[in-house]
Amino acid sequence: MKYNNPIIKGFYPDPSICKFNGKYYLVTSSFEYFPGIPIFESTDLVNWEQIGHCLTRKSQLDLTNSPTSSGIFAPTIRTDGKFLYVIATNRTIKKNFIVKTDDPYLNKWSDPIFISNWDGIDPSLFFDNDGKVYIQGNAYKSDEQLGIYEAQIDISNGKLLTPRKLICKGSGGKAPEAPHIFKKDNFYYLSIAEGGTEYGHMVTIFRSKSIFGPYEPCSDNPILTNRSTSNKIQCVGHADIFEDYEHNWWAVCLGIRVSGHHAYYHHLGRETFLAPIKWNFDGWPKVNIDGHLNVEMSGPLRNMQQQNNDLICDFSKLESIPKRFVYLRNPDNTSYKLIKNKGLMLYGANSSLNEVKPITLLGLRQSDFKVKYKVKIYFNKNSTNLRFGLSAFMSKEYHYDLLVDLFLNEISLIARIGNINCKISYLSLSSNNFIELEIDADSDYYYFYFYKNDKKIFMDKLECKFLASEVSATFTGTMLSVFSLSNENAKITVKEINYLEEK
Ligand code: 6LW
Repeated sequence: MKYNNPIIKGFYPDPSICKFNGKYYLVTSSFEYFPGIPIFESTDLVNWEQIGHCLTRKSQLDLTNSPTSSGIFAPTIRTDGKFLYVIATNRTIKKNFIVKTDDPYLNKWSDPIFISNWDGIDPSLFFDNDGKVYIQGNAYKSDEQLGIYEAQIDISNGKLLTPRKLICKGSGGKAPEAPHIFKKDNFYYLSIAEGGTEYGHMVTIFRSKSIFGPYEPCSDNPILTNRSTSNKIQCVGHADIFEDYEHNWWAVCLGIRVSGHHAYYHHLGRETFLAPIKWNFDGWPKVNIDGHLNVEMSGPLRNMQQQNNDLICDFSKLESIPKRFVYLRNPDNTSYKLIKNKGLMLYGANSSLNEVKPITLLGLRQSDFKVKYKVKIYFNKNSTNLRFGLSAFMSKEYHYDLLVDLFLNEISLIARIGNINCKISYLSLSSNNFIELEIDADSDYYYFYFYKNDKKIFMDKLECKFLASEVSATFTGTMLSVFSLSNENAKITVKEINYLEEK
């Protein structure tokens, strides 16, 4: 059956997948956004529902001083049959940790168990049939050889039970990372990423009869890459290979959808892709027969793919904030109040979008090139200290903002591109106590509007390219966001947020 990639659109990189209680669960990185580690559920591998996040409490995820693209890197999800375990890195505090739950629906993931003597990124777990559990990860010590390391671990307390051992140096590409081990036909297979997460990215595979190696390389490595092709999906890598409930084999991996021509760029972030695996007669796997990943693919699936990411959100009628919304670093929960029949009140944090300081910001991943993001906000016209608006936000260093300033009685469009900080245009406000703001996008530009007495007024357009990860050096993607920069006691009320993909 045919399906389309990405299977999860927008900034959802480093996917890891696991079977549990008859369903599939998938987690991704979340960097400086909170809650951390979105978790998705599926029964058919192509339609995914985000059921929550693994890290919903500050005691699990402290992002207080998190710089851009720090925070949560590359989680792995695994099970022993009773619990789901997620292991990941918090780069902000430079620690690896494990959380677990027996019910991913209830969002009752445990507090983290920190793993001592195991730093670096991309930790993974392998549960062997004899009950032993192993941790894998990247080199991190200055005196360590580059490669993948492994030790046996006590999953109940995070203590290493054996010394850390180098098990694979990779096939010669830069940055050997993202290890995952699975077992098939008495072989331990070790898949890793090489080439870096950029345009040289690839998946290579190794195998051994013993968990600690020696691991022999597949002579047909890489088994997946789109490097040096003109495919509009690039940077594919960081794969997690698995067998589905019907004994078909697949890989989930990250990739990007590029814009531009000879100089590619991407601003939607690294996304989650699915590719079928074929096992060759010599016992080595190959992704999609030719080792490439495409937008349209086919594989042994039961269902068609149907989801889109449209969201029509009237906060005045909601009991809770939908799970797709995220905050920048840890939120002050008292700054976000859902009031029945009114909407979501946002109290300012007296901050700016350019600093690592508490901020009131609610973000939604831009997961389609062509979108319409429209927000209706009520405010007190006499509160002259109100400053709020919308942002196409890649990072604190790279963002485009529609800023309403009641003291100046104006709306302005501001571009921050590295240390270039520029007011592109400004207009005066009407005397209304509400405003509708809108950011439209196609694959090349963001278009900024506001509504004055029902008339849609165009402020200007700005290129997507300057927010792209190739420019901003980010691991993340654009967040369409609403924010308040006012004093702590000044509030706005967000009545509606609509996100619609434009066909
Ligand atoms: C991740 C590394 C990588 O830890 O990027 O794509 C890093 N691969 O494996 C951040 O996502």
